[in-house]
Amino acid sequence: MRRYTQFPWLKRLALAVVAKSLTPDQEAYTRESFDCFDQTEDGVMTAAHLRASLRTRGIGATDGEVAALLRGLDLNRDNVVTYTEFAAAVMPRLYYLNDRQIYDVFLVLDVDHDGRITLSDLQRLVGDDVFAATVLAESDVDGDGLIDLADFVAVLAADEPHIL
Ligand SMILES: [Ca+2]
Ligand SMILES: [Ca+2]
Ligand SMILES: [Ca+2]
Repeated sequence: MRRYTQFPWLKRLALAVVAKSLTPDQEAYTRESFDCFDQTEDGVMTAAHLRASLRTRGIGATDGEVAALLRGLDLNRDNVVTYTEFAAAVMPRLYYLNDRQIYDVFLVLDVDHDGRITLSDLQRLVGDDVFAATVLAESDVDGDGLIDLADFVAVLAADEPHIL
């Protein structure tokens, strides 16, 4: 999970799209792990749940560390982590490492289907203009305000020796 929270936000959003499309078989592991964290069984994980669950696993974390981890998982800035946000972080890598999958995910993130991911797509996806701008700036390395498929592949493939 710590490695995941260092991924660019765009990659984390992409993995959440993949997580949403897992088959029941594929998601058995992620569901089970999430249920261990979601102590109130209301489908969301708060900072308090996260801290308590880490503690039962023998992982001590300060309030600041827990808050940072939660922020790193929370893709829509509502301060709680849903199953999908959690699954994006813990699902096995083989679920997203193929080019067919990458193209399908690109189509989802390109909300208005103009062949590029722009600020307006990201605003519609995350519902927070400031955060959307952060997501775009982080991955728009040439600064032209858009992320095309080639840029997107590069974002996903960074630090993934097996991709493509
Ligand atoms: Ca959230
Ligand atoms: Ca678009
Ligand atoms: Ca660009």
